[in-house]
Amino acid sequence: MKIVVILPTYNERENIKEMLPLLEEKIFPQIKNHDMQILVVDDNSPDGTSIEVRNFMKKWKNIDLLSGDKNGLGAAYVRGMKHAMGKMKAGAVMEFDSDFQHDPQDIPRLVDALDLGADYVIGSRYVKGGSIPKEWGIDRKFLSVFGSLFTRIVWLNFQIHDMTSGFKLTKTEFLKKIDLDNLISNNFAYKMQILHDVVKKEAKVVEVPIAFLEREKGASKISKKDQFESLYVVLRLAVYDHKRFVKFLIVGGTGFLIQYVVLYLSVSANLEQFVGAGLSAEAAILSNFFLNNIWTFNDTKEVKEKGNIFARLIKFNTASLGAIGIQTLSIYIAVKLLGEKISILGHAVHTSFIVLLPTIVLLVIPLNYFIYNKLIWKTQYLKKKQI
Ligand SMILES: Nc1nc2c(ncn2[C@@H]2O[C@H](COP(=O)(O)OP(=O)(O)OP(=O)(O)O)[C@@H](O)[C@H]2O)c(=O)[nH]1
Ligand SMILES: [Mg+2]
Repeated sequence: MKIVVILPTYNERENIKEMLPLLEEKIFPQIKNHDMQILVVDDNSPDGTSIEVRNFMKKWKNIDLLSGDKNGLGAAYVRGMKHAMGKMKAGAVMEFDSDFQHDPQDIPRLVDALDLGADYVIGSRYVKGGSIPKEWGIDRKFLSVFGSLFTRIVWLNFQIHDMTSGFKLTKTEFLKKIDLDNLISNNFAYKMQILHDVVKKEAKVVEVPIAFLEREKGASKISKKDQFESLYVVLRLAVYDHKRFVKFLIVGGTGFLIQYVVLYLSVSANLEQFVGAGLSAEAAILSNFFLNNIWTFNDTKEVKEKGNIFARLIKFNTASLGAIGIQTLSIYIAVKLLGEKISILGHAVHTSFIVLLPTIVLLVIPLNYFIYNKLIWKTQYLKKKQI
């Protein structure tokens, strides 16, 4: 099979100088049964990366170069994939960083997985034997681990462990079924959508453990924006897939409004504030329970076969207390770390106001959704094709 290794580069002159000879001399000779090709997708790097590539192209005929404007990592890969599938007639394409964070020595093992029948091979940091750099700070480690975990929960896909790896080998037969022209993100988050779409097309997915290495030369191009965009892509795809998830969010939003109305009414009725807080929380819990029961989860066996609604209500209430516990704990920790108030644009704002929203979006929503599906209404939550 013709396998095209796509190497996106932006200012990677120092790295590409070492990468191309290594692939040609040490790695490709290990892969005897495939026609290995290289496609460098360079966005007119100001450091002259393409000059190095052109030099190597004189020596090795299996190297191709695509130059273009810088429109982000996803756009570069899409360009490369189209070229590989079209002009180069690739049977499979590999996504591979050119900064040595992906170890070239791992390439033959990904190819082996393809030979054993996989359609989509993920170089995975989160299966046994895989790892992320020890040198990473706690924040970067947390983001990476949490990013995959969050995605697994929101997509209800627990069979895949590494959702954000950039090291992939994909049969083009599957890539051709994907609408590459209309990906939500042109940047880092493109990879989550391709993974999502390929899984939906029922590709056989295999994760091969890899050690993700620390970058030694050149600079990282990943930005804060990529994190938010990834979050958006994961949620938006979940909405496409899971109408149930959307209903769940609408019900939750309604509960939130009810909580405020009841709190307002109890304050107007001169009730103690803590009584009002309790009453309004319970009003929201009851509204959430009954709306979810008659709408979000009305198709489940639990509801159709008239399982014990009181048992379900009690479980639901308990889960909701758990959510209150999580919010309390998260605010407690934030206050300990950041103090009672945080200064925003010169205004001192209570820490709890700032922390509540991310806690709800990142922890309470995915956890509640998971518990409702798995424990309370017991949906067929794992419907993805068996790997
Ligand atoms: N052509 C092109 N390549 C890019 C672009 N952004 C990043 N790259 C390349 O894609 C690869 C991965 O980008 P990195 O910035 O290293 O991203 P990362 O590995 O997720 O993040 P770090 O761990 O911080 O390095 C590298 O080879 C980059 O040179 C881009 O906009 N266009
Ligand atoms: Mg990198």
